[in-house]
Amino acid sequence: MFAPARTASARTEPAHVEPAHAESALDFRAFVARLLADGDVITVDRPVDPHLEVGAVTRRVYETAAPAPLFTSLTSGAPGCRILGAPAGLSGDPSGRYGRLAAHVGLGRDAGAREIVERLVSAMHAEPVPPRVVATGPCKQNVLTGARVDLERFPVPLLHQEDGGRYFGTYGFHVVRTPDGGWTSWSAARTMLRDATSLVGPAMPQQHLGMVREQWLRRGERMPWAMVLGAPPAALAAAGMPLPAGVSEDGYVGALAGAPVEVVRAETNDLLVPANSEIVLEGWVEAEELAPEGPMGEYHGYAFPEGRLQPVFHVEAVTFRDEPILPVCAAGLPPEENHTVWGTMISAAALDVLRRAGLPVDFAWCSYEAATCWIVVSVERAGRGELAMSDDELTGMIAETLFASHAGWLVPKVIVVDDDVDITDVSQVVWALATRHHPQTGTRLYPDVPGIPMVPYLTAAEAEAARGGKSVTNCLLPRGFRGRTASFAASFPAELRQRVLNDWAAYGFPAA
Ligand SMILES: Cc1cc2nc3c(=O)[nH]c(=O)nc-3n(C[C@H](O)[C@H](O)[C@H](O)COP(=O)(O)O)c2cc1C
Ligand SMILES: [Mn+2]
Repeated sequence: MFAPARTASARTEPAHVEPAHAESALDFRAFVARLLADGDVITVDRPVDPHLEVGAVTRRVYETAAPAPLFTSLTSGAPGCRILGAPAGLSGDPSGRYGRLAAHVGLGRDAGAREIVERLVSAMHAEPVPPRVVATGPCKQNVLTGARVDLERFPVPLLHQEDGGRYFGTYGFHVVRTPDGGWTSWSAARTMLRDATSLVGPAMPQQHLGMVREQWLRRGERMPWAMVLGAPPAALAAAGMPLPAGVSEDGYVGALAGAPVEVVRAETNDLLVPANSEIVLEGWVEAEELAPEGPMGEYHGYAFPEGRLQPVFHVEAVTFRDEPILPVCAAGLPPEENHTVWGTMISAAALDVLRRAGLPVDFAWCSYEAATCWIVVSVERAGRGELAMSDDELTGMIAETLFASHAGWLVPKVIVVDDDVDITDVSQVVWALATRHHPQTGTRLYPDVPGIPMVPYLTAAEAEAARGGKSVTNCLLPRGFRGRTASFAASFPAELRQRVLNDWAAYGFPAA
């Protein structure tokens, strides 16, 4: 019925990554320096207040596709501490729109969405490159332990006026390990400042942080923990990627960047953390202890009025580079890092799940504009007529394959189109939705499959059960459809199109 499923066992060599690109992927300081040189980071030297002002500037940066701000003179926190806002915001320069994201994954500024996603997928099929343990590194330039731990020495921002607290970790990841030592998990999730020596934040049971915590809970033991801020950008990206359970993200980072990530042992436990990280928090999570967290302006674009009880992260050591840079994501309306990083990483993991199921899938893309609440899947149109299933069955299979995966748990809506649509261009997706989706017959509903409970439109009962509110929307061209696309690309002979492009300036238009 389908092409044979591609097997996971046929491992490929890690990609060749240009040394300059590998350096920015594996070192946050080098990443910032490169973006400064490219004009995609600007230095803000005037005094800026971490209380709302950092958030306001960063939000406006996302919303106007401005360069990322490096705040060097903050009005709270110890002198020398810096903040980088919008570390993976989109750029206003069309040829480098994804430049900040591309610099996370070892690609050049001009890489497009497809190139980035295919790189992420191919790294999933490469042999993992395990981290290299080194004796020390820049993250140990300053070491504070015991009574000297004081999280208030950092400029911890209040990012939106609705937020229930100041967020230290909006662009960092947790490091935890199963009690048997077999699985080390790096995962991005937010943490709110609770007091000078503790944080509080979510650890959903379906996410790997929650799964590892559960194993420690069952033993009744505190879980050793670390959180990394200003991590190697490829490590942050991998920590925001729904790789399967049991996969240690550190080996994926090496495969992605083409070289191992260097790690050092934490001061107070056996966890390993990237050696050149800007800031490392170390400590433990007490079994059963919860405290109020949130609310916070979130990835879907809303802030809800209530917080929740979440696990507490006790900090017993802080290590940091000189003049540390705290990266900050001011979550909310797209595009911010929950869309550009998380959405892109979900796209890659989902594409791999669908291809490995043998489905005739061309590409998968979480439109940033849809705030990681929908994923668009394009299917190979050639040969679709010969499939031994209806289009409705095919769209159902795509949705059900996704909804059974770790990646598909995160995204409630699936939209399926033919591969004549460039799904990375949201205006083409809107055109397909409007002109190809039959409202009566083109939607399948999934009222009972598990899903992320944060989706804004869920009823209280659905959110409580973490089930339902999911769908697939069939935008495949109906069989026997007689329309032909009328456009520059489709309505003219290739020779004429080329001549028009060549003569564009001669017609009197500004050069494209
Ligand atoms: C900037 C950013 C912030 C995120 N914040 C959270 C969060 O607070 N809670 C959460 O469950 N996932 C959050 N995510 C998504 C997870 O990192 C993602 O689902 C990842 O797959 C989790 O790791 P795991 O698959 O190892 O569980 C965030 C992702 C990014 C990029
Ligand atoms: Mn994981």
